[in-house]
Amino acid sequence: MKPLFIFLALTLLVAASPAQVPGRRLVDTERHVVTASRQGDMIVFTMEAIADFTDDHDDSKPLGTGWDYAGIRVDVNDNNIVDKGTDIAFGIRQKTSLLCSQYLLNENASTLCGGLHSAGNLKAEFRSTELQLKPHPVFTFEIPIDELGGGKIGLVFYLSDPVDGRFTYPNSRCPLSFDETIRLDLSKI
Ligand SMILES: [Ca+2]
Ligand SMILES: [Ca+2]
Repeated sequence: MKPLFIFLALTLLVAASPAQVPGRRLVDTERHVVTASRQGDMIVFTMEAIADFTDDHDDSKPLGTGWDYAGIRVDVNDNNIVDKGTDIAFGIRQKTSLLCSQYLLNENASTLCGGLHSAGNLKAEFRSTELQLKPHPVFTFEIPIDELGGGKIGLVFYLSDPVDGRFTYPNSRCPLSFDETIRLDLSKI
């Protein structure tokens, strides 16, 4: 094949792939890293527990103590208040590791898993990555941008930790409110 044809074939291949922007790092500590990137109509949140080297699935134990976990609460209208029927959450179903998608009702309550019908996906893995070569929990949430409102949102992330149970970002002191959130403009990612 002549070089020109190879070049054209590669160009078409690149053009056919969904638009993918390098991930934006939203959490970056010595225990946890969360990145967000856009892939077509999806926002992909990759959540890694880079200091956890045990693959735990004991569903008889509470969060973080014998069961590796990750979750996201979304202040969809970015007003720092939990709004019933508007703000949402994504997590992992303990027995099946499938996506749990919920509406938040207030700071302390939410609908059951599936109360929010989501076209999103969750992949829960235990593997090495570029960030941490030892195998560790890696949670990949693919959420349709439409479900997140498409504009400016506030985010709270949860990740389990083998030593301290659970971490909340941006602030572990207020895990259920939206008083402090990590802001993301979905139109710019
Ligand atoms: Ca673990
Ligand atoms: Ca809100």
